[in-house]
Amino acid sequence: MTAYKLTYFDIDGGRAEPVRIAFHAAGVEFEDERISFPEFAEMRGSTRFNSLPVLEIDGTVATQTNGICRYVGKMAGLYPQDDIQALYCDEALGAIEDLLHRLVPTFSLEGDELKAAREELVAGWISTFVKGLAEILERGGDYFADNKLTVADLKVAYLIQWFNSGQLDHIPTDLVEQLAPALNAHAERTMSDPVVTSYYAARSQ
Ligand SMILES: N[C@@H](CCC(=O)N[C@@H](CS)C(=O)NCC(=O)O)C(=O)O
Repeated sequence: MTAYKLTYFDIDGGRAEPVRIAFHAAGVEFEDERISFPEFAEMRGSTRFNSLPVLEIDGTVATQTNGICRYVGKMAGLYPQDDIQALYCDEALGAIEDLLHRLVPTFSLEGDELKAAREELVAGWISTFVKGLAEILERGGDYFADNKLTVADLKVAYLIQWFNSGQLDHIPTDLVEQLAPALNAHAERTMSDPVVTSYYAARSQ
């Protein structure tokens, strides 16, 4: 049996959560290595590209979240077989990464600098990406691709929940509702999907 080990931060969210859910949906066992931020600071230099998540397959390391999402998504039936639907799924996965790369640099800011940077993002890139994601969703219907739940739905839903949560200073919690309420309805649909609820039910046991 293939041994899978996924290393990521000890949070129920972020880049690795769709991968954990997909492993569970596939019924494939994996070691869910969760590390603290101080632990990561110590090991950062030894990770390829200085970042997480890392997936080890029989001890061989692979990185890059979207590739990992596709790989495990295929095992779980959460990645489209049709090439065009796969393109639509990848479009949403890639858009989230682009947005994260614009948002993450603000994490090191504080005070007025943080406020200014976040407000600029809200008026600019975040609004652009929220509206763009809503367009992709409108094309797909209830889901981003394949007329059913895929890893794209999981990845987008976690981002939308994060924006709505109030955890990100200066990002209004009603931003998504104002710009694209369909994304909130989609996030609720995704989070109440049995693929997601059964994962958390199993995790709480
Ligand atoms: N392109 C990489 C980006 C990974 C990434 O930036 N991960 C974040 C955590 S979600 C990280 O490890 N950041 C630590 C750092 O940059 O020091 C991927 O898609 O996996």
